[in-house]
Amino acid sequence: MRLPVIFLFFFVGGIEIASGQDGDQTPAIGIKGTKCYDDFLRPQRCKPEFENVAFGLQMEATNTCGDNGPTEYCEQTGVAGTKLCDVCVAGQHQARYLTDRHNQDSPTWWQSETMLEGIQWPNQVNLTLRFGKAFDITYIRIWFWSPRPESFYISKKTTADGPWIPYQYYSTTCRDTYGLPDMQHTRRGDEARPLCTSEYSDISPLRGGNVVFGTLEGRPSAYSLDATPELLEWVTATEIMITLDRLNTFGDEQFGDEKVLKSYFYAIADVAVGGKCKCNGHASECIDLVDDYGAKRKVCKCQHNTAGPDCNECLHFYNDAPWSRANTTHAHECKRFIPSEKIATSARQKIMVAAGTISQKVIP
Ligand SMILES: *[C@@H]1O[C@H](CO)[C@@H](O)[C@H](O)[C@H]1NC(C)=O
Ligand SMILES: *[C@@H]1O[C@H](CO)[C@@H](O)[C@H](O)[C@H]1NC(C)=O
Ligand SMILES: [Ca+2]
Repeated sequence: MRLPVIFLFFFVGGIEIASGQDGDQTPAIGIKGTKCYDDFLRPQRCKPEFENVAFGLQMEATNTCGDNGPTEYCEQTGVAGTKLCDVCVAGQHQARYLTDRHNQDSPTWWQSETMLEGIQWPNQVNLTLRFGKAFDITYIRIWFWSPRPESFYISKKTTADGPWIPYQYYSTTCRDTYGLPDMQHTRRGDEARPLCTSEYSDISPLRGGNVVFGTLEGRPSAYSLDATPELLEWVTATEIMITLDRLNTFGDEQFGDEKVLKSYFYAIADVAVGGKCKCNGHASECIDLVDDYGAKRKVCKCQHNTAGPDCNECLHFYNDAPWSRANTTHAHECKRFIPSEKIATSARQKIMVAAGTISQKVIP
């Protein structure tokens, strides 16, 4: 009777992701990009495929067990007094295990040093993931291999040298730790605001607890995203950071027992980021570009006579109208500027003005 068990596990996993996403906001990984021209070669809005942006990217951790020499850690068995201890050596639980191929049956995981080494508040552990260009992010899912933290938050950047912008806080003590109310929804018109929730901060489960942050969840204008510039900016990120502030405990750490302190640490098996390469509706594909220094980064394969890493400008000589992102009804294709015709038109207008046939107002 193996099959039903596997099926149930899979099914529960599916629900967890869906509940973090508010119904139809959940595209599936691998959904293909859409075409930039229709069957009659008319331009239309297009988008790259929906993917796990984190997969295969190297995440950076400010603390990893083993990096400062072997450290002992103990398993949290949930039964008082019985702790199995082991040693973490360099390379055993590196940050690269955060974004490798995820196998639920035999996960690989990143692990920090323990409470004995002083990793929590006022210290913190940062995990950073750089995308190399702008992406439209739908969700961030973190699969913990330790109990979920008592307090942590996610922040993002929208430009390489911009500030860190808080995205979402998770804490059993929202008010005390982050000065925010425990809230699941924003108000219409004030939607690009980070929230704090206590929903994912229980010490249980000791392993395999998920945290799913749906970037548009609880935001009233999510269903008219295209007409809400504030939210279009909100879902954009060039990098994200997970800041782990406080560990969850059973309260037994206060006696300072080393074995107890060694049983509290952070461990994460997988970080997935569901999103699309941001191309402003002007590309159906993102491609790898190798720069002069041999570094690889993604850029949009721009259509509609657009250019730039995010198709965020018009090609040279295609500046007849100002650049604009494509929407559902208008592709906003960049069109060729034809100087001779312009000059002819304005010359004609001058003559007409002189002749008194059109008013002065018409001419810009
Ligand atoms: C983690 O990031 C925060 C916010 O940018 C920063 O203040 C802190 O110094 C970082 N911590 C470490 C250990 O790098
Ligand atoms: C798309 O752009 C056109 C032209 O700029 C505008 O009139 C229209 O309202 C836009 N549609 C949506 C759904 O935003
Ligand atoms: Ca892993």
